[in-house]
Amino acid sequence: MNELNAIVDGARAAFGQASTPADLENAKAVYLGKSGRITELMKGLAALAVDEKKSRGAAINQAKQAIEAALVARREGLAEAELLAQLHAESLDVSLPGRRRVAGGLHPVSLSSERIEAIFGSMGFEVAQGPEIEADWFNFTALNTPEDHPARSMHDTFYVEGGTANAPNLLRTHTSPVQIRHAVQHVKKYRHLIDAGQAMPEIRVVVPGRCYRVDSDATHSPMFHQVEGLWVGENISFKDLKVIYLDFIQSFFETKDLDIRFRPSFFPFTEPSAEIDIMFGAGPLKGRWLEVSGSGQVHPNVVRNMGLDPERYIGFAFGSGIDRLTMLRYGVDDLRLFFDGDLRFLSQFQ
Ligand code: 2NM
Repeated sequence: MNELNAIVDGARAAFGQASTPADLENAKAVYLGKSGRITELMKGLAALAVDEKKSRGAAINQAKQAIEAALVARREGLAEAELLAQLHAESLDVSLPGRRRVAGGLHPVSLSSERIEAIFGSMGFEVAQGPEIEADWFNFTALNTPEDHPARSMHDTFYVEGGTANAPNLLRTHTSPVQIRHAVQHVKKYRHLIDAGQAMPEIRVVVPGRCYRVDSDATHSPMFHQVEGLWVGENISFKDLKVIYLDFIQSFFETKDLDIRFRPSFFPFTEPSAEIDIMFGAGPLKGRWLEVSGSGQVHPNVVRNMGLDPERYIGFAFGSGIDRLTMLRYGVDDLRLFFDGDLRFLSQFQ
């Protein structure tokens, strides 16, 4: 019996030493395998007398069962240890803050552009777009700007290499070239009506977009946003411009308590020309005239460049800085905040 106890103890110790399932199966073979210790003892029973065989067999069986129990216990122990190791390796700290996906939003200047498009859209204006790299003809010549005008100098305009007189060669300095492009297309489309002395549908278009000038300080950015409007018809006058601009600016600032005035000015592409000032009747800007736009009756030379007879067609146009309108709307005092890309500033407009 001592011998059997020693074998069982040896098996328990060997199983305890096994640190992997493979080690454990090797240790099992030493005791329970084909020529394992217990198996050999069983084989030895054959030589014994019947009554001895019985008691000896029962004792060996008991030892075998003890070894099998130890084996099962160790198997479970190893499996549990493996599971624990895996759980540890793959553990999640559920108390860590999640990685949030913050919803993006539109830039305040884009919000303004969309407002402007919606307001003019509701007044029957189309929205047009055009190239930011322009030809000299569309940006200056068609707009009655003389060859020696200072705006055409390299001090004021970004020129692009490789251009020719009628191919893209500069960054547009205003969105007016798009008005010319739009008007030329419109006139081409309705040429048959015009030539037959019939009424052409009026041109009513607004053009918001990026413009470029060699200028940079607290109130000027080399890239800025402009919206220009153009209305061409046979029976329109300055009062139409005044009415639509007043309607627009009151809608934009969401107040009827807002006055406008037209102040004589000069632009090469309009004659007469006027600056448009606005004055709030309430709020932090109350009582001060603020310049927000240029405007005027489209110059006869420009009307001709649209393909129309200035004796028959009259145009009114205006141009406003969207950046400045946005600053006034939100009470922002430094233009550069719009272009620094600081989300702490930009995310306040959602
Ligand atoms: C302004 C001021 C006055 C203007 C003129 C035209 C065009 F193409 F019809 F001739 N578009 N925009 C215009 C007139 C722009 O911006 C300060």
